[in-house]
Amino acid sequence: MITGITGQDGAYLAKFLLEKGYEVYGIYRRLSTPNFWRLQYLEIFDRINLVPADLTDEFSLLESLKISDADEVYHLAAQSFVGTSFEQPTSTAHVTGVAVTSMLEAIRHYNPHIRFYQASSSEIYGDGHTTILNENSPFKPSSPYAAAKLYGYWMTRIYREGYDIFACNGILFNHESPLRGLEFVTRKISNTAAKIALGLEDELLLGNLDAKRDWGYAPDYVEAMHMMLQHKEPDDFVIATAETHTVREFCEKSFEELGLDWQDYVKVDKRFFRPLDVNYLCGDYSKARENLGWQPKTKFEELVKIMVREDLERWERWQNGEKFPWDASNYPDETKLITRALRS
Ligand code: NDP
Ligand code: GDR
Repeated sequence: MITGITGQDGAYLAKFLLEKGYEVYGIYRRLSTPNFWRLQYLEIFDRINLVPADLTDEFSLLESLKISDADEVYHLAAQSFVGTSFEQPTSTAHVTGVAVTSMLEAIRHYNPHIRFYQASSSEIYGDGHTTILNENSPFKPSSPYAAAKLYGYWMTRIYREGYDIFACNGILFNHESPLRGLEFVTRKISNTAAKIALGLEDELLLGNLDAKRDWGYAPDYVEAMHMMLQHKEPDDFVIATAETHTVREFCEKSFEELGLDWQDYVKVDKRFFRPLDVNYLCGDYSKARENLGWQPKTKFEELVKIMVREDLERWERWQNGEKFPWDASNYPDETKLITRALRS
Protein backbone atom coordinates (compact mmCIF):
# COMPACT_ATOMS: atom_id res chain seq x y z
CA MET A 1 0.00 0.00 0.00
CA ILE A 2 1.23 3.45 -0.94
CA THR A 3 0.13 6.66 0.75
CA GLY A 4 0.74 9.61 -1.59
CA ILE A 5 0.11 7.49 -4.71
CA THR A 6 -1.20 10.55 -6.57
CA GLY A 7 2.14 12.38 -6.07
CA GLN A 8 5.37 12.13 -8.07
CA ASP A 9 7.03 9.33 -6.11
CA GLY A 10 3.82 7.42 -5.43
CA ALA A 11 3.05 7.19 -9.14
CA TYR A 12 6.55 6.00 -10.12
CA LEU A 13 6.67 3.55 -7.20
CA ALA A 14 3.27 2.12 -8.12
CA LYS A 15 4.45 1.54 -11.68
CA PHE A 16 7.67 -0.07 -10.46
CA LEU A 17 5.82 -2.40 -8.06
CA LEU A 18 3.22 -3.36 -10.67
CA GLU A 19 6.04 -4.31 -13.03
CA LYS A 20 7.39 -6.55 -10.27
CA GLY A 21 4.02 -8.30 -10.03
CA TYR A 22 2.75 -6.62 -6.87
CA GLU A 23 -0.91 -5.96 -6.19
CA VAL A 24 -0.88 -2.22 -5.44
CA TYR A 25 -3.25 -0.26 -3.20
CA GLY A 26 -3.06 3.49 -2.81
CA ILE A 27 -4.92 5.98 -0.70
CA TYR A 28 -6.54 9.06 -2.16
CA ARG A 29 -8.35 11.88 -0.41
CA ARG A 30 -11.39 13.72 -1.60
CA LEU A 31 -10.46 16.88 -3.52
CA SER A 32 -12.85 19.23 -5.31
CA THR A 33 -10.83 18.48 -8.45
CA PRO A 34 -9.55 14.89 -8.59
CA ASN A 35 -5.80 14.52 -9.00
CA PHE A 36 -5.07 11.30 -10.86
CA TRP A 37 -3.14 12.78 -13.78
CA ARG A 38 0.18 11.12 -12.92
CA LEU A 39 -1.37 7.66 -12.70
CA GLN A 40 -3.13 8.30 -16.01
CA TYR A 41 0.05 9.64 -17.56
CA LEU A 42 1.94 6.46 -16.61
CA GLU A 43 -1.04 4.39 -17.86
CA ILE A 44 -1.49 2.55 -14.58
CA PHE A 45 -4.67 4.16 -13.22
CA ASP A 46 -6.82 1.12 -14.04
CA ARG A 47 -4.39 -1.28 -12.38
CA ILE A 48 -4.43 0.29 -8.93
CA ASN A 49 -6.82 -0.34 -6.06
CA LEU A 50 -7.71 3.09 -4.72
CA VAL A 51 -8.84 3.37 -1.10
CA PRO A 52 -10.28 6.61 0.35
CA ALA A 53 -8.32 7.89 3.37
CA ASP A 54 -6.85 11.10 4.73
CA LEU A 55 -3.68 11.46 6.79
CA THR A 56 -5.49 13.55 9.38
CA ASP A 57 -8.13 10.85 9.88
CA GLU A 58 -6.47 8.05 11.87
CA PHE A 59 -9.32 5.58 11.50
CA SER A 60 -9.29 5.94 7.74
CA LEU A 61 -5.63 4.92 7.79
CA LEU A 62 -6.41 1.86 9.91
CA GLU A 63 -9.27 1.04 7.59
CA SER A 64 -6.96 1.33 4.56
CA LEU A 65 -4.68 -1.30 6.12
CA LYS A 66 -7.64 -3.61 6.68
CA ILE A 67 -8.88 -3.18 3.12
CA SER A 68 -5.47 -3.69 1.51
CA ASP A 69 -4.13 -6.22 4.03
CA ALA A 70 -0.74 -4.94 2.89
CA ASP A 71 2.62 -6.63 3.48
CA GLU A 72 4.52 -3.44 2.76
CA VAL A 73 3.47 0.16 3.44
CA TYR A 74 5.24 3.01 1.67
CA HIS A 75 4.34 6.16 3.55
CA LEU A 76 4.94 8.90 0.99
CA ALA A 77 1.99 11.23 1.58
CA ALA A 78 2.84 14.61 3.08
CA GLN A 79 2.50 18.34 2.69
CA SER A 80 5.75 18.24 0.77
CA PHE A 81 6.38 21.84 -0.29
CA VAL A 82 8.86 23.61 2.00
CA GLY A 83 7.64 27.10 1.01
CA THR A 84 4.05 26.30 2.01
CA SER A 85 5.21 24.94 5.36
CA PHE A 86 6.15 28.49 6.38
CA GLU A 87 2.62 29.64 5.51
CA GLN A 88 0.79 26.63 7.02
CA PRO A 89 3.11 25.40 9.77
CA THR A 90 0.50 23.72 11.97
CA SER A 91 -1.24 21.74 9.26
CA THR A 92 2.20 20.74 7.97
CA ALA A 93 3.03 19.46 11.46
CA HIS A 94 -0.13 17.31 11.45
CA VAL A 95 0.10 16.02 7.91
CA THR A 96 3.87 15.66 7.47
CA GLY A 97 4.73 14.83 11.10
CA VAL A 98 1.99 13.44 13.34
CA ALA A 99 0.45 11.31 10.57
CA VAL A 100 3.62 9.19 10.57
CA THR A 101 2.75 8.16 14.12
CA SER A 102 -0.87 7.53 13.15
CA MET A 103 0.30 5.17 10.44
CA LEU A 104 2.79 3.42 12.72
CA GLU A 105 0.10 3.01 15.38
CA ALA A 106 -2.31 1.59 12.81
CA ILE A 107 0.38 -0.91 11.78
CA ARG A 108 1.15 -1.83 15.40
CA HIS A 109 -2.51 -2.56 16.07
CA TYR A 110 -3.48 -4.18 12.79
CA ASN A 111 -0.37 -6.20 11.87
CA PRO A 112 3.06 -5.45 13.38
CA HIS A 113 4.71 -7.62 10.72
CA ILE A 114 4.00 -5.07 8.01
CA ARG A 115 7.20 -3.55 6.61
CA PHE A 116 7.10 0.26 6.75
CA TYR A 117 8.94 2.82 4.63
CA GLN A 118 9.04 6.44 5.83
CA ALA A 119 9.73 9.15 3.25
CA SER A 120 12.31 11.07 5.20
CA SER A 121 14.20 13.93 3.64
CA SER A 122 17.57 15.63 3.31
CA GLU A 123 15.77 18.74 4.62
CA ILE A 124 16.25 17.35 8.16
CA TYR A 125 19.95 18.32 7.92
CA GLY A 126 18.96 21.98 7.52
CA ASP A 127 21.20 24.90 6.69
CA GLY A 128 24.84 25.51 7.65
CA HIS A 129 26.52 22.40 6.24
CA THR A 130 29.42 22.65 3.83
CA THR A 131 30.43 19.00 3.44
CA ILE A 132 28.80 15.88 2.03
CA LEU A 133 26.15 14.43 4.39
CA ASN A 134 25.58 10.86 5.51
CA GLU A 135 23.37 8.97 7.97
CA ASN A 136 25.48 10.19 10.92
CA SER A 137 25.58 13.89 10.06
CA PRO A 138 23.83 16.23 12.53
CA PHE A 139 20.22 17.30 11.97
CA LYS A 140 19.24 20.97 12.31
CA PRO A 141 15.93 21.57 10.50
CA SER A 142 15.44 25.01 8.92
CA SER A 143 11.71 24.94 8.11
CA PRO A 144 8.41 23.75 9.63
CA TYR A 145 8.46 21.04 6.95
CA ALA A 146 11.91 19.85 8.02
CA ALA A 147 10.96 19.86 11.70
CA ALA A 148 7.89 17.73 10.93
CA LYS A 149 10.02 15.33 8.87
CA LEU A 150 12.55 15.05 11.69
CA TYR A 151 9.74 14.12 14.08
CA GLY A 152 8.61 11.43 11.61
CA TYR A 153 12.18 10.20 11.31
CA TRP A 154 12.49 9.71 15.06
CA MET A 155 9.05 8.10 15.44
CA THR A 156 10.04 5.59 12.76
CA ARG A 157 13.17 4.72 14.73
CA ILE A 158 11.24 4.57 18.01
CA TYR A 159 8.73 2.06 16.57
CA ARG A 160 11.59 0.04 15.10
CA GLU A 161 13.52 -0.11 18.34
CA GLY A 162 10.58 -0.11 20.80
CA TYR A 163 8.09 -2.39 19.03
CA ASP A 164 10.33 -4.36 16.71
CA ILE A 165 8.52 -3.08 13.62
CA PHE A 166 10.41 -3.36 10.32
CA ALA A 167 10.49 0.41 9.82
CA CYS A 168 13.01 2.23 7.60
CA ASN A 169 13.78 5.88 6.93
CA GLY A 170 14.82 6.69 3.39
CA ILE A 171 16.69 9.99 3.73
CA LEU A 172 16.16 11.03 0.15
CA PHE A 173 17.80 14.07 -1.35
CA ASN A 174 15.86 16.06 -3.98
CA HIS A 175 14.65 13.95 -6.87
CA GLU A 176 12.88 15.31 -9.88
CA SER A 177 11.14 14.24 -13.08
CA PRO A 178 8.53 15.35 -15.62
CA LEU A 179 5.96 14.31 -12.97
CA ARG A 180 7.31 16.80 -10.43
CA GLY A 181 4.84 19.40 -9.15
CA LEU A 182 5.14 22.76 -10.92
CA GLU A 183 5.88 24.72 -7.74
CA PHE A 184 9.23 22.96 -7.20
CA VAL A 185 12.12 24.85 -8.70
CA THR A 186 13.35 22.30 -11.27
CA ARG A 187 10.00 21.77 -12.93
CA LYS A 188 9.21 25.48 -12.69
CA ILE A 189 12.41 26.09 -14.66
CA SER A 190 11.98 23.27 -17.22
CA ASN A 191 8.33 24.14 -17.84
CA THR A 192 8.79 27.91 -18.13
CA ALA A 193 11.94 27.56 -20.26
CA ALA A 194 10.01 25.30 -22.65
CA LYS A 195 7.18 27.86 -22.85
CA ILE A 196 9.68 30.67 -23.48
CA ALA A 197 11.25 28.66 -26.32
CA LEU A 198 7.81 28.34 -27.94
CA GLY A 199 6.91 32.02 -27.43
CA LEU A 200 4.26 31.23 -24.79
CA GLU A 201 6.02 33.08 -21.96
CA ASP A 202 8.67 35.78 -21.81
CA GLU A 203 10.29 35.56 -18.37
CA LEU A 204 11.05 33.25 -15.48
CA LEU A 205 10.82 34.65 -11.93
CA LEU A 206 12.83 32.87 -9.27
CA GLY A 207 14.11 33.36 -5.71
CA ASN A 208 17.45 32.18 -4.31
CA LEU A 209 19.65 31.24 -7.29
CA ASP A 210 22.62 30.35 -5.08
CA ALA A 211 20.94 27.42 -3.28
CA LYS A 212 22.74 24.16 -4.00
CA ARG A 213 20.91 20.86 -4.26
CA ASP A 214 21.80 17.24 -4.91
CA TRP A 215 19.26 16.51 -7.66
CA GLY A 216 18.53 12.94 -8.76
CA TYR A 217 15.92 11.28 -10.98
CA ALA A 218 12.76 10.08 -9.22
CA PRO A 219 12.37 6.69 -11.01
CA ASP A 220 15.88 5.73 -9.78
CA TYR A 221 14.94 6.69 -6.22
CA VAL A 222 11.73 4.65 -5.90
CA GLU A 223 13.81 1.53 -6.56
CA ALA A 224 15.80 2.33 -3.42
CA MET A 225 12.58 2.49 -1.38
CA HIS A 226 11.71 -1.04 -2.46
CA MET A 227 15.26 -2.28 -1.79
CA MET A 228 15.12 -0.97 1.78
CA LEU A 229 12.03 -3.05 2.53
CA GLN A 230 13.62 -6.19 1.04
CA HIS A 231 16.80 -5.79 3.11
CA LYS A 232 17.44 -8.33 5.88
CA GLU A 233 17.37 -5.70 8.66
CA PRO A 234 15.38 -2.47 8.90
CA ASP A 235 17.71 0.53 8.71
CA ASP A 236 18.02 4.14 7.53
CA PHE A 237 19.69 5.07 4.25
CA VAL A 238 20.77 8.23 2.44
CA ILE A 239 19.74 8.19 -1.23
CA ALA A 240 21.48 10.84 -3.34
CA THR A 241 23.86 11.36 -6.28
CA ALA A 242 26.82 12.86 -4.36
CA GLU A 243 26.85 15.85 -6.74
CA THR A 244 25.54 19.30 -5.97
CA HIS A 245 24.54 22.16 -8.28
CA THR A 246 23.08 25.63 -7.85
CA VAL A 247 19.62 26.70 -9.00
CA ARG A 248 21.52 29.03 -11.35
CA GLU A 249 23.23 26.03 -12.98
CA PHE A 250 19.87 24.31 -13.43
CA CYS A 251 18.66 27.42 -15.27
CA GLU A 252 21.80 27.65 -17.37
CA LYS A 253 21.59 24.00 -18.52
CA SER A 254 17.84 24.14 -19.15
CA PHE A 255 17.98 27.19 -21.41
CA GLU A 256 21.12 25.85 -23.09
CA GLU A 257 19.17 22.72 -24.00
CA LEU A 258 16.74 24.99 -25.86
CA GLY A 259 19.47 27.07 -27.53
CA LEU A 260 18.77 30.10 -25.29
CA ASP A 261 20.78 32.18 -22.81
CA TRP A 262 19.16 31.96 -19.34
CA GLN A 263 20.35 35.47 -18.46
CA ASP A 264 18.00 36.96 -21.05
CA TYR A 265 14.92 35.56 -19.27
CA VAL A 266 15.52 34.81 -15.58
CA LYS A 267 14.70 37.54 -13.05
CA VAL A 268 14.98 37.43 -9.29
CA ASP A 269 11.73 38.14 -7.43
CA LYS A 270 11.63 38.50 -3.65
CA ARG A 271 8.32 36.64 -3.48
CA PHE A 272 10.15 33.40 -4.07
CA PHE A 273 12.60 33.72 -1.17
CA ARG A 274 11.88 31.83 2.06
CA PRO A 275 12.22 33.17 5.62
CA LEU A 276 14.99 30.59 6.06
CA ASP A 277 16.60 28.55 3.31
CA VAL A 278 18.92 25.58 3.07
CA ASN A 279 21.84 26.75 0.99
CA TYR A 280 23.79 23.53 0.54
CA LEU A 281 22.86 19.86 0.31
CA CYS A 282 24.92 16.99 -1.03
CA GLY A 283 24.46 13.35 -0.02
CA ASP A 284 26.82 10.43 0.48
CA TYR A 285 24.97 7.26 -0.61
CA SER A 286 27.84 4.83 0.23
CA LYS A 287 25.80 2.96 2.84
CA ALA A 288 23.00 2.30 0.33
CA ARG A 289 25.52 1.24 -2.31
CA GLU A 290 27.30 -1.17 0.03
CA ASN A 291 24.24 -2.63 1.79
CA LEU A 292 21.50 -2.45 -0.83
CA GLY A 293 23.50 -2.41 -4.05
CA TRP A 294 21.77 0.85 -5.02
CA GLN A 295 23.33 3.67 -7.00
CA PRO A 296 21.90 6.51 -9.07
CA LYS A 297 21.68 5.87 -12.82
CA THR A 298 20.85 9.40 -13.94
CA LYS A 299 23.10 12.37 -13.27
CA PHE A 300 22.42 16.09 -13.32
CA GLU A 301 22.86 16.94 -17.01
CA GLU A 302 20.78 13.99 -18.16
CA LEU A 303 18.04 14.89 -15.66
CA VAL A 304 17.85 18.45 -16.99
CA LYS A 305 17.57 17.14 -20.56
CA ILE A 306 14.80 14.68 -19.68
CA MET A 307 12.73 17.37 -17.98
CA VAL A 308 13.20 20.14 -20.54
CA ARG A 309 12.59 17.87 -23.54
CA GLU A 310 9.45 16.45 -21.98
CA ASP A 311 8.00 19.87 -21.13
CA LEU A 312 8.83 21.12 -24.63
CA GLU A 313 7.10 18.14 -26.20
CA ARG A 314 4.01 18.56 -24.03
CA TRP A 315 3.65 22.22 -24.94
CA GLU A 316 4.18 21.46 -28.65
CA ARG A 317 1.43 18.86 -28.45
CA TRP A 318 -0.76 21.33 -26.60
CA GLN A 319 -0.18 23.89 -29.37
CA ASN A 320 -1.32 21.24 -31.83
CA GLY A 321 -4.59 20.91 -29.94
CA GLU A 322 -3.81 17.67 -28.15
CA LYS A 323 -5.25 17.01 -24.73
CA PHE A 324 -3.61 14.52 -22.43
CA PRO A 325 -3.17 14.11 -18.69
CA TRP A 326 -0.68 16.65 -17.41
CA ASP A 327 -0.73 19.58 -15.07
CA ALA A 328 0.84 22.63 -16.70
CA SER A 329 -1.99 23.95 -18.83
CA ASN A 330 -4.25 24.26 -15.78
CA TYR A 331 -1.74 25.78 -13.39
CA PRO A 332 -2.32 29.40 -12.33
CA ASP A 333 0.31 32.10 -12.76
CA GLU A 334 2.27 31.82 -9.50
CA THR A 335 2.82 35.56 -9.32
CA LYS A 336 -0.94 36.05 -8.86
CA LEU A 337 -0.81 34.15 -5.58
CA ILE A 338 -0.20 36.17 -2.42
CA THR A 339 2.66 34.75 -0.40
CA ARG A 340 3.79 35.67 3.09
CA ALA A 341 7.09 36.94 1.65
CA LEU A 342 5.16 39.47 -0.45
CA ARG A 343 3.18 40.74 2.54
CA SER A 344 6.23 41.27 4.76
P1 NDP B 1 4.14 15.14 -3.84
O1 NDP B 1 3.88 16.48 -3.27
O2 NDP B 1 4.23 14.99 -5.31
O3 NDP B 1 2.99 14.13 -3.31
C1 NDP B 1 2.46 14.23 -2.02
C2 NDP B 1 1.35 13.22 -1.86
O4 NDP B 1 0.80 13.32 -0.54
C3 NDP B 1 0.17 13.40 -2.83
O5 NDP B 1 -0.28 12.13 -3.26
C4 NDP B 1 -0.88 14.05 -1.94
O6 NDP B 1 -2.21 13.81 -2.34
C5 NDP B 1 -0.61 13.32 -0.63
N1 NDP B 1 -1.22 13.99 0.51
C6 NDP B 1 -0.97 15.24 0.97
N2 NDP B 1 -1.75 15.51 2.03
C7 NDP B 1 -2.53 14.42 2.24
C8 NDP B 1 -3.53 14.09 3.18
N3 NDP B 1 -3.91 14.95 4.14
N4 NDP B 1 -4.12 12.87 3.11
C9 NDP B 1 -3.75 11.99 2.15
N5 NDP B 1 -2.80 12.24 1.22
C10 NDP B 1 -2.21 13.44 1.27
O7 NDP B 1 5.46 14.59 -3.14
P2 NDP B 1 6.63 13.66 -3.72
O8 NDP B 1 6.04 12.53 -4.45
O9 NDP B 1 7.65 14.51 -4.38
O10 NDP B 1 7.31 13.15 -2.37
C11 NDP B 1 6.86 11.97 -1.72
C12 NDP B 1 7.30 12.01 -0.26
O11 NDP B 1 8.71 12.06 -0.18
C13 NDP B 1 6.81 13.22 0.54
O12 NDP B 1 6.59 12.79 1.86
C14 NDP B 1 7.97 14.18 0.49
O13 NDP B 1 7.94 15.06 1.59
C15 NDP B 1 9.12 13.21 0.55
N6 NDP B 1 10.36 13.64 -0.06
C16 NDP B 1 10.37 14.05 -1.37
C17 NDP B 1 11.54 14.38 -1.99
C18 NDP B 1 11.60 14.83 -3.41
O14 NDP B 1 12.64 15.38 -3.79
N7 NDP B 1 10.55 14.60 -4.19
C19 NDP B 1 12.83 14.28 -1.26
C20 NDP B 1 12.71 13.80 0.10
C21 NDP B 1 11.51 13.50 0.65
P3 NDP B 1 -3.02 14.84 -3.31
O15 NDP B 1 -2.69 14.43 -4.71
O16 NDP B 1 -4.42 14.56 -2.93
O17 NDP B 1 -2.56 16.22 -2.98
P1 GDR C 1 13.21 21.89 -1.68
O1 GDR C 1 12.73 22.04 -3.20
O2 GDR C 1 12.81 23.05 -0.86
O3 GDR C 1 14.66 21.54 -1.72
O4 GDR C 1 12.33 20.65 -1.19
P2 GDR C 1 12.37 23.30 -4.09
O5 GDR C 1 12.49 22.85 -5.49
O6 GDR C 1 11.08 23.92 -3.68
O7 GDR C 1 13.53 24.37 -3.74
C1 GDR C 1 14.89 24.10 -3.99
C2 GDR C 1 15.70 25.38 -3.80
O8 GDR C 1 15.41 26.29 -4.87
C3 GDR C 1 15.24 27.59 -4.31
N1 GDR C 1 14.41 28.42 -5.20
C4 GDR C 1 13.11 28.21 -5.49
N2 GDR C 1 12.28 27.22 -5.10
C5 GDR C 1 11.02 27.24 -5.59
N3 GDR C 1 10.19 26.24 -5.25
N4 GDR C 1 10.56 28.22 -6.42
C6 GDR C 1 11.36 29.26 -6.83
O9 GDR C 1 10.95 30.13 -7.56
C7 GDR C 1 12.72 29.23 -6.34
N5 GDR C 1 13.79 30.05 -6.53
C8 GDR C 1 14.81 29.54 -5.84
C9 GDR C 1 14.59 27.32 -2.96
O10 GDR C 1 14.70 28.49 -2.13
C10 GDR C 1 15.40 26.13 -2.50
O11 GDR C 1 16.60 26.55 -1.91
C11 GDR C 1 12.17 19.49 -2.00
C12 GDR C 1 10.79 18.89 -1.67
O12 GDR C 1 10.54 17.85 -2.58
C13 GDR C 1 10.75 18.34 -0.28
O13 GDR C 1 9.54 17.62 -0.07
C14 GDR C 1 11.94 17.39 -0.09
O14 GDR C 1 11.97 16.87 1.21
C15 GDR C 1 13.25 18.10 -0.41
O15 GDR C 1 13.20 18.56 -1.73
C16 GDR C 1 14.45 17.15 -0.28
